[in-house]
Amino acid sequence: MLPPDRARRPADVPDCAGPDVTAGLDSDADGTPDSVFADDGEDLLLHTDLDDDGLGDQILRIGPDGGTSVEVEACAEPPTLVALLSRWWRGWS
Ligand SMILES: [Ca+2]
Ligand SMILES: [Ca+2]
Repeated sequence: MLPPDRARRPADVPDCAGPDVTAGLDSDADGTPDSVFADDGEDLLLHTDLDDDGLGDQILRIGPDGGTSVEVEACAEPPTLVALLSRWWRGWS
């Protein structure tokens, strides 16, 4: 979940994008969906968009024992320059 008073800054998030969250939950009640749930085996994952570009940036992993950890979205491949510039532009437009 997003901290309630934290500004969204694209430079603070990893260059790798996670899943589309635009049809997900609005965890901070600002009117914009920012999080989606998924699973990874027995773990429950909450992907959260931190820079308001509609793509997940951070993962909250909840294990079957209730243990949690926070991860950044992993890159399947290094992002292209066009992808990086597109994300930067969406974050500031
Ligand atoms: Ca929101
Ligand atoms: Ca994002």
